[in-house]
Amino acid sequence: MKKSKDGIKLASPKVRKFARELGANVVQIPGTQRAGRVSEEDVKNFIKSQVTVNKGSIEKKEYKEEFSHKEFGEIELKDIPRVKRLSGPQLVRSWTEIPHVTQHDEIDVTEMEQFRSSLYDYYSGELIKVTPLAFIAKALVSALKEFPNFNASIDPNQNKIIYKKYFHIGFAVDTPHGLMVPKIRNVDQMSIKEIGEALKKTSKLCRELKIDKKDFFGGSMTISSLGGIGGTFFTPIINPPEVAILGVGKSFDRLVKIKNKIISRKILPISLSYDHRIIDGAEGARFCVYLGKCLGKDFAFKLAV
Ligand code: CAO
Repeated sequence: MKKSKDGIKLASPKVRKFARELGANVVQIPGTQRAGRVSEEDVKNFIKSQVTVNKGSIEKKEYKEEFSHKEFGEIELKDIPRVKRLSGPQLVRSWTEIPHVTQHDEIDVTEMEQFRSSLYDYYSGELIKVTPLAFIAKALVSALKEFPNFNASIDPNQNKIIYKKYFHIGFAVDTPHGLMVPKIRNVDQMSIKEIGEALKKTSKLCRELKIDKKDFFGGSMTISSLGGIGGTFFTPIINPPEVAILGVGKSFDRLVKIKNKIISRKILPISLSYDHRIIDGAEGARFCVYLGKCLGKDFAFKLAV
């Protein structure tokens, strides 16, 4: 950076004033004039390259790539889908502002899975198809009751923690338009079957873009289940103003030795991300252990609430 002999960056008082008015420090602006002198044009270019332009809800920064992509082969330009454009800034805010911790764990869901696949309607005798997610939602509500810090939000204006007395669970729904996270209200008052039905109904509304905007707000905690697709552990991003999110992978069979016998057990991988400003690691671990109990061999006692 070129400076005058006495170490002060070269720029006319007019340019200095112009930079100051735009909130820029002239010392940081690269000058293109003789001896590194900063011109008004330099100030404008600097501001353009630094400032985050807010166009509605889209955050757009200008980046200058050294080489254009098309210099390396054929490319195609497409618009970012609307839902992704809207959720992008929210994801950036979460990732950059919240100190995330992600804890991975495995839950033995053998008994729960046996029960789930043997569910029949009492009156019609028909098989009831409920995915593991409905059980996981029920278990999550139980864990939220036990660990209220997970059913909370930070109020940054008053420097307080808001504890929610309701249990509205958010579900990440994969749609052709992008990811949506609607809430299912009062899950604590629903049966497993009702949760299963609400899941189907709500995800259909999302995929058909018929969901009410308000249904994306006011959640306790979110479940992001990739269990119907595949994979084990991942690092889910918290959906603010919530303070935690539960990621669920696809359950798999594992051979284990119990009482000198090798038997097959069904294992569910989970990934819990939480806001470390509110939740400590020990509490995160306890939460996972508790969830394990709710979905483990005594699930029927734990979930019968
Ligand atoms: N382990 C094993 N199998 C599972 C499972 C798990 N954890 N979770 C679901 N399955 C099975 C279901 O039982 C179902 O099996 P059948 O076809 O035999 O009935 C199948 O996988 C498909 O389930 P599903 O995904 O349709 O239903 P769901 O209730 O589990 O999930 C929904 C509903 C809306 C959450 C899901 O459709 C979806 O959109 N998932 C993607 C979420 C996502 O994108 N998360 C990432 C967010 S971060 O970018």
